[in-house]
Amino acid sequence: MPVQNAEIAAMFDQAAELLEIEGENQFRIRAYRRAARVIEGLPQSVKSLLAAGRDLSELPGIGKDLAGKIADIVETGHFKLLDALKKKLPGELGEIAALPGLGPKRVKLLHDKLKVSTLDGLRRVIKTGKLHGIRGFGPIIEKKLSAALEKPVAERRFKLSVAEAEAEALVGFLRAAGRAVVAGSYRRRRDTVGDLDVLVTAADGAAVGNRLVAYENVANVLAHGPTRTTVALRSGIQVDVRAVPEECYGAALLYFTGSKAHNIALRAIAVHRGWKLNEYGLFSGRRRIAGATEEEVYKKLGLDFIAPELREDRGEVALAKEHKLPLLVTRADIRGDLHVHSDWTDGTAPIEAMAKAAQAQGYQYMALTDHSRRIAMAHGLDAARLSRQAREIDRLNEKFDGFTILKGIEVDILKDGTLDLPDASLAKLDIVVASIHSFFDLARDVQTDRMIRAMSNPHVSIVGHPTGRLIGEREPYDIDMERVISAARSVGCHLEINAQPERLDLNDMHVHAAKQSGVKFAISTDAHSVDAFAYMRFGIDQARRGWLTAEDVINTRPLAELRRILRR
Ligand code: DGT
Ligand code: CA
Ligand code: CA
Ligand code: ZN
Repeated sequence: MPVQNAEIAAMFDQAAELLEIEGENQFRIRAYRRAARVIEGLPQSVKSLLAAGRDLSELPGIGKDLAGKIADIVETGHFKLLDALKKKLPGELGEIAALPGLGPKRVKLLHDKLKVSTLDGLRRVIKTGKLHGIRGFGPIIEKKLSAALEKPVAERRFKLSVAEAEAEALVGFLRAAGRAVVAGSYRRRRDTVGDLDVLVTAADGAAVGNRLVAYENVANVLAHGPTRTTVALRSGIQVDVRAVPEECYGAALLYFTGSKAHNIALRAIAVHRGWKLNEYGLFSGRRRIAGATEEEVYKKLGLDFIAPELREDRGEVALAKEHKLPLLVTRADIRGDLHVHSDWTDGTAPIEAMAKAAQAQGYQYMALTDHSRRIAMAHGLDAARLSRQAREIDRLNEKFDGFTILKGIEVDILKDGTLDLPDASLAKLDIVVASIHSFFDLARDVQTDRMIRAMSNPHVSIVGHPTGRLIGEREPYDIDMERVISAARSVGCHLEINAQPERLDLNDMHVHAAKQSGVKFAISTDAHSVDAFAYMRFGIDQARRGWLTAEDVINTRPLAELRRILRR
């Protein structure tokens, strides 16, 4: 049975929870959590990497020991350590520990004092008021727990990268029943996806549902009808599959791609012309006047084709009417990556290997931006090592043909907004990415002043992952993005769209707002390994959702022009 990356990640997360309850050392627990994030975000399945003969210990955060465990899971479908932990610790303690407000200490209390080891057991002690009796379980925690326990599983959202791995495998499987495509928020490339909405054009509608329920990753069949089937996959993600006839394909794709608000705006135009628009087509009376393709429907409505990423009813319909839609940036426009780490700090590959991988992406340049000294855990660079690295880059650049490694740094923004390296060091570099990696909980105006002070240093070219969020794990720090955007514009600093699947930072709304203010962007992968260059597509997705054209993105420029832009 093929094991999906998301499942391996879930196994590591669960093992981490259980080890934490056991009181295992924090270093090991963190290593498992880190491995889970790495696996979950991989651009290919672990299975295909292994099949290609790749050594998993080349991945960031994965040592020999973890690599062996992962290979074992792929081979057997089981994580031995997790199975052993589950045997030792009763019931659903892992799930309980994952609830908000419950650390391992509290879970232990629940278990020791109230004999709670299942979610139902926890519900019971809340209902009967027994939870009050335990020290450390005040009304705030109780409220949080009740809310979390009531929340239906379907409300969970999945990172786009996780949804993508599931979607691609599923579409490949469904293809035997007809032409399959994933619509919904997935096709609009939202940073998180609630469920997958799949359309299959097939003469035999019932065969589509029958094939779906036979898919080996299905955990639960929730509904199974002649044209629509809903299942939950083992990763927890829900899938709605609909069979549609060929002549309705475009109208169905349009309808189920959404967004709902975009659909409503289109329907208003149809109604205004005396027509009707639904998932079966565009109708004048009973006559279908369009519906086989999306293009045909937009055209009939007097609109230019609107890319799925724009379909959020943020003004795109009016622009389509005036033929003024932005020509969105594509992966093919990108000429380089401006945020890259090497094994000089916390990357896994030597500079040369990273440069070769960047060149293999078709790029003309790559900026090496390792961490600065304050990030001691990552062996951040001080001025002396930075100079040595510069000489190494000079040596490598001699060897490359038609490709240039730019000298850069990801310099840490200190608590007061000054930078972690002296200006004299920064002045020697081609590019400086400045990022916040500490003091996430400063008051809003203090945090905003801190960032603006850093941006105002004339050596700073780009602010890295500007809000610091980790999707589903860490909220963005509290910062006044409006002030940051207007400062970026006035000092001529660029903002990063970090393409790491768990970051996607800036998000689409902030990108859109910053573009309207005239800010320019770098779309960067923050690659820590040679595989991570493939994350670029997730950054492009969010850039497109923010309406960016190639003009708005500095790493679409040829090297000479980029150098001019970087000289502030
Ligand atoms: P999600 O799954 O929460 O990430 O977001 P979506 O956009 O995929 O939403 P979903 O799965 O509820 O529905 C898929 C598409 O179907 C949605 O984007 C538009 C269309 N749709 C669903 N319900 C309605 C509705 O009540 N009216 C209209 N006009 N369209 C709807
Ligand atoms: Ca959906
Ligand atoms: Ca849906
Ligand atoms: Zn960073």
